[in-house]
Amino acid sequence: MTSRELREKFLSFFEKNGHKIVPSSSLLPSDPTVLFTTAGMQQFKPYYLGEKSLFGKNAASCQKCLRISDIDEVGDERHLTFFEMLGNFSFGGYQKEEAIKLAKEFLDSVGIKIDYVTVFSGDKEVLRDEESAKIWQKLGFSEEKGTLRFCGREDNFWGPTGEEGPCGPTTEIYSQDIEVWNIVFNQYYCHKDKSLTELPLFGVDTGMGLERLAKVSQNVPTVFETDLFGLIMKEIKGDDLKTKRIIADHAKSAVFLASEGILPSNLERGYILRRLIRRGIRYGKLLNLSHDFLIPLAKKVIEIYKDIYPEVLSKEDEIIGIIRGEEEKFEKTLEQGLKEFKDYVLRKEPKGGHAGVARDQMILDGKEAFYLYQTFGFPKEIMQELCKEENIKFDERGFEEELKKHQELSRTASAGMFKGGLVDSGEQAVKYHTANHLLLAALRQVLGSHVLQRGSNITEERLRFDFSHPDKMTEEEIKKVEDIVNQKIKEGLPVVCEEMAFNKAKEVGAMGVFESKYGEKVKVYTVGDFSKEICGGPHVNNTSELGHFKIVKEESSSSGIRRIRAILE
Ligand code: ALA
Repeated sequence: MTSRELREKFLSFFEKNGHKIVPSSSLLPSDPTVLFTTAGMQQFKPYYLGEKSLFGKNAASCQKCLRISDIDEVGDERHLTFFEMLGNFSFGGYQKEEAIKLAKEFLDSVGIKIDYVTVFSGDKEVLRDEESAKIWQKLGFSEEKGTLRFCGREDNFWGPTGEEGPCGPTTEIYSQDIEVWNIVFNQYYCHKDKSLTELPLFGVDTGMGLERLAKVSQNVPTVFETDLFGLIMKEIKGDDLKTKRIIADHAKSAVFLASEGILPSNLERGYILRRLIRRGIRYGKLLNLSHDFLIPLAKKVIEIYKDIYPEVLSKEDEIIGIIRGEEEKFEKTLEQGLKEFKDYVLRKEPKGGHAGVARDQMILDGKEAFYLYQTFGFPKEIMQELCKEENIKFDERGFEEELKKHQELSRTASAGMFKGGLVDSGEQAVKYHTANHLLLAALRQVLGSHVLQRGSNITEERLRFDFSHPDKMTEEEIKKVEDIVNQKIKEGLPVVCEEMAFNKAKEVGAMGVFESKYGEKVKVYTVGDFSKEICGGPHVNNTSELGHFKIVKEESSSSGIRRIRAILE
């Protein structure tokens, strides 16, 4: 079946079975503690806690999702950054038996064979899910046949999204060796300290990746051969399949992010968009694609989705403009780097009275490679290619060592959630990035802990910072905030970066939450004992590098959100 048929059949099946069909929410959730929508349940989160649902007890949707945490897996048969999630949800309506039966019935109706299912095996805190096991057994699944399997926390427990929220044991459905459907029983509330308490009502939250369902239904080897990718993949010339898949994935995510009004920048959502575009381009270089190859790909993405998500069509010009602009910026940086690289080779070559080094003895050493990486955003793979072309050696170990050293010095420009990311941050922008952290901490000190970051944008000239606060700031408050930030600059506080598991970061009270998996590694930047934030970086080493901080404007951004513009002098 085509993806369109699958989408429609899913929604009409659940509508027939008493669910209200709810449109996809934005990729940018209203919950300030998460960066992107990563699951269908996010827009329904309050209903699991007992808030009255606007849609009745049962709902179903097809939700746009973005999961950056899977980026390193993109290119295999099933992982993607952007995907659509089909889901049915119940807030105090039906429970395990109906949820499982509905899932089985739907898959039967579209001719998908379940190979096996998994059920939560229980641990110290949460009981083994015997009830789900019994339901599956009644449907003909058994441990003896290997069609019913028990798994622990790692595999069969879900949530919460963000700092806290509903969570619970899952039962998962596998077909053709991939997990197609995750059925979560939201029985618990997971608090900030990770402790669990029972929810007032029984919740069902399911998620089935449309791309995976299409892969299984269309019986193709990977999600990239489905009709959700066919047109895009065809447009990419080149042999290396994995590279092509990564490019196709990133082109798609970039289109959807740009369609939500996000602009490439060095911070947060904008940073993710920048990284996706640049990572796509970097892989494009490996296939020798023309410099603006992302544009025709973006157009294919729009063609595939224009009827389902009309915003990609109505925003077409903006989307193309954003991608083109970023391509040009990155191209310039890469060109400068190329010149630097050629100069390096020339400097070393024998000429005049200077003996120099013969080509086959020449090495691009770790320090120089790191310089190219940091200043011009040259990814390792490109340097390897260039060295091959010039017939010189690449000191990979030296480069890795430099990279590590730098990370330890906390000045890495590769983001924690984006290993091997590219770099382009100008020095001034890096300073603003650190000033941003100081500003947030100062605002919380002066206005209160209700202040959370709600957006930010940094250029070489200024920072713009949006935060939650109901009232206009008084002049006195503005002055206080400025004074605190300048005091912290004067104190010359060290900026230290540590990598730690996401849950650990939460435990130590780090602000700011990227969508992260339980246990996933994140970077935490600490400024003296003044500020602690989960953040990809980069930052200065010491606050004394910042200069004088000045707020030039304080205004309303939207309801309940204030906006500050500030400069470093
Ligand atoms: N919320 C669950 C998931 O995203 C269904 O897997």
